[in-house]
Amino acid sequence: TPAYGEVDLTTCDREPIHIPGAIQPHGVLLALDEHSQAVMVSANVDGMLGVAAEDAIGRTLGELVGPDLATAVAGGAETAVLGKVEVEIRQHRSGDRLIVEIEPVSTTGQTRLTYRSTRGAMARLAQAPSVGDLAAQLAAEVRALLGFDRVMVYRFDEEWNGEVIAEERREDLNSFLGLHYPATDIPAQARRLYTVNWTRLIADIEYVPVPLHPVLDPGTAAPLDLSHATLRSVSPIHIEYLSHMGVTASMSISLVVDGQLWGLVACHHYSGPHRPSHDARSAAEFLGQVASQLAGDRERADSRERTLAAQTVLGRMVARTSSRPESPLVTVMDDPELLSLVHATGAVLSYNGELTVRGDVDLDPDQLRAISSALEDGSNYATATDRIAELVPELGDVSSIAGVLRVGSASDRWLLWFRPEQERVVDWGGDPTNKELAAAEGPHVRLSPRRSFDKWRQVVRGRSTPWAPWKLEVADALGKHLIGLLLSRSRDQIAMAE
Ligand code: BLA
Repeated sequence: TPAYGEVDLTTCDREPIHIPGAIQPHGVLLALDEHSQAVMVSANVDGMLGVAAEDAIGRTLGELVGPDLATAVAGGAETAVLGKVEVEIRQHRSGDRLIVEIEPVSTTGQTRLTYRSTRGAMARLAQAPSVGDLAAQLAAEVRALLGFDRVMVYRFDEEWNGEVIAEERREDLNSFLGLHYPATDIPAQARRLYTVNWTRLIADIEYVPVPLHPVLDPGTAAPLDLSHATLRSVSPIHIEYLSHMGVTASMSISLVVDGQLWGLVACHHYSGPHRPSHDARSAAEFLGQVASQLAGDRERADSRERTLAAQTVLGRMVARTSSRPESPLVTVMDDPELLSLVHATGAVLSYNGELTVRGDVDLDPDQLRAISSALEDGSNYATATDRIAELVPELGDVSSIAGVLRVGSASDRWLLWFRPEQERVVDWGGDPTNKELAAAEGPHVRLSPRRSFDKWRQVVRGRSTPWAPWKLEVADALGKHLIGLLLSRSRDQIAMAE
């Protein structure tokens, strides 16, 4: 039996997908000790190597695959001939074991890859002017390489929900572009694994998992860690999910920016098994790495540009507040750029209990004080939320305001900026509450990840556009500048009085 037992919707993120105790059947796996003797093998070795799994244990690699292939493995070769079959070889370490995976060569997808064709693809990616164009180009390149019916670029948000931001597909398929999927579709341990291992293939959704023999490593009494094995058997829950979508084969490639999973290239096939050649898969992984690097660059450049623009506005405000003879608090509240500095629609200053209101703010003093104290975190840095009603429930249905940014030096000395609610329509790929319903029914029910993948519209309320980090930065700088000015002017006054 496979190492992991029953999984259901309530235990999604606890399924140990790196130790399934089984592989997919399109290759064989051997785990060797330091003497190159097999300690664990996949149960399908008799088909490919002509020796029963029980009899393979304890034999050397040379005895199992012949001296030529063993020499090829020792030399790090990627292809070799086994009997009359041309095979791909991959090897990597897992703990003390050397894992060798052998798979017949596939001729699916682009097989005549050259440095020149890959360089061309790289150049086209590099020319994409924005992250959106980059994603679209990546989907096109990967589809051309791998030949899947549909290739999507799926991007995570800060809560690990995702959106299909680019798509290349067979003409007759309906589009998934713009659809959102909840974070639970790709649970935390899968995201962790995908950050270190950048590709995975399910060549045939209907495969029967091939168990490892023995299931536990006799040296450690633990299951073999297959995190980096390309033949790793995948989560049965995920297989069920894909079959609900009508998918017959799937592959995904990680997009990692600054060490964090940024998104995935998700590939679907709908017309039977699909196993792209190893070269094509490697090239696709390489393009994923190139695109990850470029996406990081584009986003950093973007944020630099916006930070710079915000800093310019801040500079003007600092100059004006410093040069006027009035109190800087009066000047700042009358400043023409008070709201545009952080793209707000209203602002309120509290100074020793006195309130000054600018723009659209229809809140009473008690509500304002409740909001300010909810955002006070003692950090001496600007704080913000895009959904204030979640922090201050007593606000109830004040839909005119959803986003608040606060700077402050004390509980009655603060400046708040406001943003209105921005009603947003989210198109989910299927009803995201469906899973919660299924989970509530209890584990005895045969759970399906989702019963329908039809578009499911949700209107998100009570949220503003999010506050970018550079908005907090300039707001904080303005706040500290004002405090500094107030201090130095009061010192001047004391000096003058003396
Ligand atoms: C894995 N889920 C995945 C993967 C994707 C998705 C891309 C990576 C594996 C692969 O390449 O196929 C999700 N696939 C999507 C989404 C789209 C898509 C959002 O095509 C949109 C178009 N999944 C669930 C629930 C559970 C779950 C409820 O929906 C848990 C009970 C689990 N998903 C799950 C697990 C994996 C997974 C465990 C890891 C599979 C593995 O690598 O073994």
